[in-house]
Amino acid sequence: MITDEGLNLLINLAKASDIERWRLAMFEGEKINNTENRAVLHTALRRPDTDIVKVDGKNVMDFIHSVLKKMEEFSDKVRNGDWKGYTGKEIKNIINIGIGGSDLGPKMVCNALQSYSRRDLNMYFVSNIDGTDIAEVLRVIDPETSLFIVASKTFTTQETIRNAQSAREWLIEKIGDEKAIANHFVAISTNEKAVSEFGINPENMFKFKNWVGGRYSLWSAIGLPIAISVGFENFRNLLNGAYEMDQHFLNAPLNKNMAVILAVIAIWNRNFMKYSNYAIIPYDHYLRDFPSYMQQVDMESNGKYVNRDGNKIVDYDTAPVLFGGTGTNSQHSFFQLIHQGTDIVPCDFIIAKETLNPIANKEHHNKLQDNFLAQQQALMMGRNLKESGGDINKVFEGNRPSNGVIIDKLTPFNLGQLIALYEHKIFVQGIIWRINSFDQSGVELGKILAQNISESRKIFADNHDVDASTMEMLNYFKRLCSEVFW
Ligand code: G6Q
Repeated sequence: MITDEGLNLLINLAKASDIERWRLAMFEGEKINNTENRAVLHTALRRPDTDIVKVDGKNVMDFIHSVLKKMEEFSDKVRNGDWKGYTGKEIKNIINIGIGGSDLGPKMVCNALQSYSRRDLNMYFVSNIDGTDIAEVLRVIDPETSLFIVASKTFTTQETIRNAQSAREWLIEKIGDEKAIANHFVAISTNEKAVSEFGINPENMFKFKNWVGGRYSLWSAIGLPIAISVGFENFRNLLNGAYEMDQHFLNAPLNKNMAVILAVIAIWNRNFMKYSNYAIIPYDHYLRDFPSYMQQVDMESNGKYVNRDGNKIVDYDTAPVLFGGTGTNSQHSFFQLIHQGTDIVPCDFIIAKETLNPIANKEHHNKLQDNFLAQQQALMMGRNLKESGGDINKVFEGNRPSNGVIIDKLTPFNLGQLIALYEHKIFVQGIIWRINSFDQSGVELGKILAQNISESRKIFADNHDVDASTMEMLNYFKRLCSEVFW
């Protein structure tokens, strides 16, 4: 248990890192993403249209609300059956094609809010360049009732563009007319030129701006699949919940500020106790994608060894390795290590007080809650040798840290709060670690290298600009599968 004194000292650390100034700078649109020279304004996406937020001297709130309006009209049309496929049929299948930030957030929220969804609209998320991903979806959908949403901030990401091209070719072949694209494809992007070059009418494009980071973009037009699945009003409630958490983060004193408290506890675990892992365990089947969503937001934001002044960090650690899974399922797999492994893994346990499925007279939910409590108790208290009947294999050392996060009920509003809470926690950690949490050079290198290798594959020549080891692997592939790939 953290003592008041310990917590106060950690809060002082946050204060000394100038968290209050940085927090304001983010909300006011200062270009705190210094390596990309960009503002960081996912918080503006949830603000009322009467607010003013300026980027380069221009208020961005009108733009944000005009996109929301367009999303509302479009999602209503699809849900009401007014948006028709090329042959006049209503849309029944929504296929979001995107990857990373253009996939994980909307997918996680659509699953989390399944209870509020239109059950007769089938939601699919295709992300992997592995053709199996799209092939398995195309196998089960009817082209006449399918709508593809191509979601890509840059509209240049190899995986997304290839998947979208394959979907396009499939649709034209099945329907037999290129004009069908207008009814069956929409795009979400910042890159209008690339969207129209792809063949999607800019009228059918939902825009956002480069001051929204990919992993923070589910609140923007990237949230379109959410609005279609659960309806615009629920999407609005999601934004409202996040807005309320923003207000708490902005205004609550640091020692009563949930995001700051979670962040400094994480700093304690990482930098003082030197724990290099961290697990997120939602006791909620609807939140089953929350750990992998958080994995991106946390590790892509704070997994960095260069500080915001451009110097290599040499004397402290930044983001731990994040993993997780739902309770109780995880208890039957990796919890062995969490209880008795040689590494200590701080955990966040998340649960809703009230279930959306109170079946068997709430017996399921009662048992879920029992497990939620029992695991935290076991981690904290452990079990000594005497209690273990003298069997050392059954001893739990205890004194292993965990947080319990309890929400009232999994509603769109509460989910918005929960996500925003973690966004701000990550932000505070980044400020204390003196890093820019909003760039992602590590991800970009992968994109460039894959492109290079694709080029080498085309112009296969020994003098191409690829290192010897990779070239040898390419040669090996060439020998192995010449008929198939070359
Ligand atoms: C997120 C990252 C990354 C990005 C994907 C997809 O913050 O930048 O995960 O979202 O690489 O990029 P596009 O949306 O540009 O296709």
